[in-house]
Parts: sequence; C-alpha cells; structure tokens
Amino acid sequence: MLQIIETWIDKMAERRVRSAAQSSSRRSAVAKIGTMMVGGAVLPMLPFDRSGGEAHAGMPAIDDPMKCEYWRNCALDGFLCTCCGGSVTTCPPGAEASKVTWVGTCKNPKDGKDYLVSYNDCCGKVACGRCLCNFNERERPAYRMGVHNDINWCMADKQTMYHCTVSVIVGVA
Ligand code: ABN
Repeated sequence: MLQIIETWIDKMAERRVRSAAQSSSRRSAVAKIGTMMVGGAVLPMLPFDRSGGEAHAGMPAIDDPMKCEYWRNCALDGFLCTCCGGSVTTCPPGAEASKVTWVGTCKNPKDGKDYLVSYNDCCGKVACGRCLCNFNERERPAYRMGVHNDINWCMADKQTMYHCTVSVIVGVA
C-alpha cells in the first residue's frame, strides 16, 4: 500500500516539475521570441488601407473636390483643376478659362436638386496629368460636338493647349 502511495506522489511531482520546466525553459523562451519576430516581420506586410490623405481623411468622395466622384464632376472628362493648383471654379495660375464649354447636369446630394454645371477647360499650359476623370453622363456621340465632352474646348481660344477643367454652377435645371 505504501509503495502505491509513493508511486502516486512521484508521478504527481514529476508532472508538476515537467510543466514548470516547460513554461520557463530556455526552449520556450526562444519559441516566444521567435513568434514575436515572425509577427513583427509579417504585420507590416498585411494589407492596411493607407489611401486616406491627411487633408481629406474621412471626407466622402462625393463632397471632396479633389476626387472624380465629387458631385459636380458627374459629366466631367479631363484633369481636375483642384489637383493642379486651381480650385473648383478657378484655373491654376498661368491658365485661362475657355470661352466655349460643355454643360452637364448633376444632382447635389445635399439638397436633391439638379444643377447645370459648366465644364470650362483651362488653357495655355501643358496637360496637368493629375486626377484624370472620365464621366459621360448625358454625353452624346462626337458627331454632335456641342453635346460631346471629349473635346478640347481650348481650341476656340488663342491659347489652344489644354491644362485642366473646372466645374462652375451656372443654374438650376
Ligand atoms: N474637355 C477636356 C478635354 C480636353 C482635351 C481632350 C479631351 C477632353
């Protein structure tokens, strides 16, 4: 009987010692460091969304004049002047608004009204090359030039070089 009790006590002690050794051994410490190193190397590779710029973080694209999806741009085909040193309604320094324009109709999501928007090309500088948008709402084929938006409207001006496009509200539809 005494021997059985001794064996039982031995086994229990052995189990305790083994589990203590496992949680504090050099091997387990190395395993933990290894896990942390792999985690540190893999985490930066995960696909975080880094697209939000500081100035426009959190702003919905439909309200952001520097995005193609800005509501006034619904029928704009060209480079946004807001990305080229100008504003929604003014050409960048050194460029001049075209005399002839393409007019579209866009719905303002804030008040639900449809507005007539004049897309004036800004002329006299090389193509800006930033924020290219291509929306063609209510556009008609090129043989009806007045209702086609894939046109360089600077061609009627002295400075025929196209730089970018502004979106000026000219009325309520
Ligand atoms: N109206 C913008 C534009 C300019 C040049 C060529 C195509 C479109």
